[in-house]
Amino acid sequence: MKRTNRLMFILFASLTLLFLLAACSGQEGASSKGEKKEGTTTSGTSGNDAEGNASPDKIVVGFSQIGAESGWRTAETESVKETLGNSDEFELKFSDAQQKQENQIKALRSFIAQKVDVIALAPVVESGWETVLTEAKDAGIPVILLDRGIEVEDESLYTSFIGSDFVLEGENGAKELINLIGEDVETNIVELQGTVGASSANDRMKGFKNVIDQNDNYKIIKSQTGDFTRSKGKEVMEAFLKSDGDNIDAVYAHNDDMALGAIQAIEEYGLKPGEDIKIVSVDGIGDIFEAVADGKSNIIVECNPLLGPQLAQAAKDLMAGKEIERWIKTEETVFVGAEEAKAALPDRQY
Ligand code: GZL
Repeated sequence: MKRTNRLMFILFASLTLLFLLAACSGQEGASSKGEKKEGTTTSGTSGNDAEGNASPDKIVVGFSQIGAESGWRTAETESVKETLGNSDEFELKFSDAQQKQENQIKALRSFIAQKVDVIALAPVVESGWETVLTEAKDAGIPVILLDRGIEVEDESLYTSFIGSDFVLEGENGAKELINLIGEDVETNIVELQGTVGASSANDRMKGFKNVIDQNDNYKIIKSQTGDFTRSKGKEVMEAFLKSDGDNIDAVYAHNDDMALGAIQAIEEYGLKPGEDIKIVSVDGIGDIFEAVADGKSNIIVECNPLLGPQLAQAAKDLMAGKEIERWIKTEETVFVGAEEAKAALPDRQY
């Protein structure tokens, strides 16, 4: 009997030892953020290799996108997904906020809980980010702003802004409009503004006014948000035409989608867009190049949405411990008139 008990004890002790050894090797990857050890596995599906094990060295990026309000926004999403979504260097976690800041804040908290390596945020509006960005900072997760800026007291709450100079875009739009119509011609302008509170809307308005306010012949007689969408742009332009129809000489639209809506409204009103009413807009999507080529719009101020490669490079540099620029600017140009639009169309990438 004693011999049997001894054998049972040895068997039990061996099995316990084996179990403990197995459990210890499985905990190696279970480190908390910031103490990532060699071979730490990352969560998420797209980072798995053939055997279903998550690749240990993928950079996990959580991207909170605003929504799909415009052709420009869709092009930006495609650029980020193309560059980071199908890559052996990155695992992309993507969230579409349907234009709501509270959904972006929820997405950021989810990325923090998942311990992503980098957060990319396209902030729908400039304010209201301090709390959640402080949580990201406390979790040791760097935040890169994409295409729109934010207003925060503590500048360390984000590492970099990848995007355009919206003030310059507004200034260029105004300069080209005055060049087109003539600085001595009395010109009444209606303005279709972007999303209320968005940095791209605020700064495009500021830049345009910087130039217009220098010339007494040019006046903005009406301004209203069209929320960067085609449908709202059409609706607001219909209202402008109803109240000031024959008194409108030009439209300044903060993006092409609203300009395309305005073109429809002007045609339905019985006037010729691009001729009776001149139009300048920002972005440079394919449809506006078609409209300018057809003489229905006049000036395109380019704003590049293809930010995926710059985001990828910035994330890689951050993970390699390199300094990155505080403002990673996108180079852009302006197109005026049908001939320039026709020449540029074949090479447009969005
Ligand atoms: C610009 C971006 C703007 C685009 C619009 O960086 O914030 O938002 O101009 C988009 O088309 O809706």
